[in-house]
This record gives sequence, C-alpha cells and structure tokens, in this order.
Amino acid sequence: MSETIISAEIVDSHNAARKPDLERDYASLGERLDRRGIAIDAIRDKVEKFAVAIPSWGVGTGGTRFARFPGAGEPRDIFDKIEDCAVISQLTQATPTVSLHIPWDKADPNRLKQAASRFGLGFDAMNSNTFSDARDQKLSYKFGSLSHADAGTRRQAVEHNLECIEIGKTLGSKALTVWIGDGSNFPGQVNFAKAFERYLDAMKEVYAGLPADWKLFTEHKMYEPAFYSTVVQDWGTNYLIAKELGDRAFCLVDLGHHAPNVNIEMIVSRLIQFKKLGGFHFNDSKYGDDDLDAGSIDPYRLFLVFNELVDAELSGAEGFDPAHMLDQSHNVTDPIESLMLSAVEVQRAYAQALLVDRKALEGFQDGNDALMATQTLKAAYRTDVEPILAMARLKTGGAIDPVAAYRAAGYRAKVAAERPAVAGGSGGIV
Ligand SMILES: [Mn+2]
Repeated sequence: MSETIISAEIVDSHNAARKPDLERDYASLGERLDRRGIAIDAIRDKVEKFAVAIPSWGVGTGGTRFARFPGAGEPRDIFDKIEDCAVISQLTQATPTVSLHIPWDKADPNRLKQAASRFGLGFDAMNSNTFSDARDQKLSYKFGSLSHADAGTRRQAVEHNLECIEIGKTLGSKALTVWIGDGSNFPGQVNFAKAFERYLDAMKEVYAGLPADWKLFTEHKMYEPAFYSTVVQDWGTNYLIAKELGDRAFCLVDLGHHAPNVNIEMIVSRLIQFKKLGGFHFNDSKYGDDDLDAGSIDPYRLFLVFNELVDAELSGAEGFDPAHMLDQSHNVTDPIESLMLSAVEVQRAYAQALLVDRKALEGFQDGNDALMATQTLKAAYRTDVEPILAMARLKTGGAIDPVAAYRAAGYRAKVAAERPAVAGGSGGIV
C-alpha cells in the first residue's frame, strides 16, 4: 500500500458529506443514459482506467517572458515536485505518472524511483532539453541543437538525448519526447533543407539508442522561440520525421503548437490513419502557445479531439495507444488546483466522446444529413458527465470534489511553511 500525503480522514469526511447527492445524481444520469442505450457503469469503468501524466515542470508557477510571480510553497526540487504530483494523483486518481524533464529534474535515478514509488507513482515519457543552455554545458544552443551547423554541437545534443534515455531506463520510462527550439528569426538565416537534413541525421542517432520497448515522440511547433521558421514546424514535417526514423517513432501533438483556428482534430485523425499518432500534450489556448488549462478556453475542441480518439479506440485501430500528458503553464492559479482540474477536463472530454451514438452518426454521414450528424456530436457533448467522473474518483479512493478536498486539507499552507520562497527557478513552457 503506497503512502498518501493528504490524510485519509480528510478525504473520507469530504466524500461522506457529498456521497448521498452524488448517488442521486448518478442514478438520475444513469436512467437518462439507459434511455439512449448506454450503460453508465461501463462508461465509469472506462473513465476509471483513463490516465494522463503530470509534467514535473507544471507544479511550479510558470511565468511569461515578461515576469514570473512565484506562489507560496513552490517545489524546491524534483522531490518536492513528486510530492505535489502525489497530491494530484491521490485526489483525482487520474494521474498515476510523472513526466520528467532533464536537466531540470536531474537527480540520482534510484532515489527518484524510490521517491515516486513511495506514493505509487510511475514515470511517463522523458523530456530532453536542447532549447536552453545548461550551466556546465560546453557548446551553446543559441543557434540550434540537433540541426546546428556545427557538428560538435549536434553531437552534444545527441549525447544529451541518449543520456535522457539512460536515466529513463532506470526509472521505468518507456518513451523519449524531443522538442527542439531550432529555427531562424530572419529569411535567409538558415537553409531549410540543410537544417532539416542535419536534424534527421542527428535524430537517427538518437533513435538508434532507443531500447526495443521504447517509443520516440517528436513534437512540432509552428513558432517560438524562433519567429521566422522552425525546423519541426508542423504535423506534416513531424510525420516525415516519424516515417523517416522508423516504426517506434511517432508524432506528439501539443494542442497549443498550431496556427490559430487550425483543425487539430483532423490532424489527429490523419495521424491515427497512418499509424503515427504518439500522444498529446494537453493544454488550451486563445492566441498562440498560451499553455492555459486544458478545456478552459475551447472545451468543444478538446471533445472533438477525443471524438477522434474514441472512434479509433472503438474501431480497434491497429497499434492505437496514444500517450496522454498535460503541458501547461500556471501563472495566476495554484498549479496543483489547475492540474487537478485539467486532468478532470481531459477525462470529461473522453467520457463525453464515449457517449456519441456512432451508429447513428455513421447513418447521418452516409445520408448526407449534416444537421443531424452534428447534432449527434452535440447530444454527447451537452451531457453533464460530472456524476460519472466523480463516481469514478470515489470508487478508486479519490475525492468527489478534488479542489474542495485539497483546500480543506490545507496542503498549500503547510508546504509554504516548509519550503522557503525561491526567486526565479526553472520556468518551462514547452
Ligand atoms: Mn509541449
């Protein structure tokens, strides 16, 4: 039995006060879903199994390029971060793994493994960093890393990625996510084809160091930090990379890394169809790579992404097993609260997508009934699935209302007293 940080008595009394209302709401929703031919318990069982990884960098306050306003009790190191992740996991029962970032989270891998397993946590994809210079680094990434014009700098970036794999092997991770900031700020600064060729050659060396049971995720991003061109700018380039590297290379879709109004759910569908969807970095955005909380701006878009994922899941798409990770930056909220609610939002989109009447939808599509086809999606999206999510949490030992339980437990005040305020610290919007 793993340890918990919030005392069981607090969670139990929180749940006891809310359980009678939840049971009524669940029964009422169950009756309505029954009329639509849906068994509520089957949906709850699927929601219970759904998991999304917490990024270690998400539990600290993010910041913008203008300023960072640290919150009280911020984690001082990766061990504090693991404790914060344990709280999120305990109350939501939806986030059993942590995604580490090297070098920010560098520590003795055996100690890391021990710290996480105390709370029953595992490790998701490892994240390398060649978009900033580490303190003791020999060559700078100012003008790029894996696509750098200088062979020595490319070698250093390859070695760093191989080191991330080595650390991940001890931790039990099964994937490496590579996002690079390489690109250019001026037309003519970089030869597009040569830079991409150098990147591919370097990534082939990383891929060669991948254990047989690992996956390699490459993450595209249209702009930033480079503002004229980036080497891995969109899903098309990303698909070419995955195709070029091999069977264990897949595309990672960060919802914020596209041009405004791009049809992301369609990109997801294409990548599924051609067996190259590796996974997600969930977040939300209004203008660019805003890294706002998942589902906070456009929850319908999140639902439409999950509509594609559930369609693939139910049709038994070959090799379909995408990784789910959050990737957000919290500037004005308590990161633990934001991450708990974001994990729940991702689960909500999944549960709603499970309610789509796919047989009816197919009929409307074949009959060119555009209005009824879109209403079929809306009917699922309009369903308030909160009782299903809350019941899944209650059944697995989480809190019916994770934020209320977290506030009642006084965790933030407790760690604020134990963890002295630090200036600066690692930001991290990737
Ligand atoms: Mn990302």
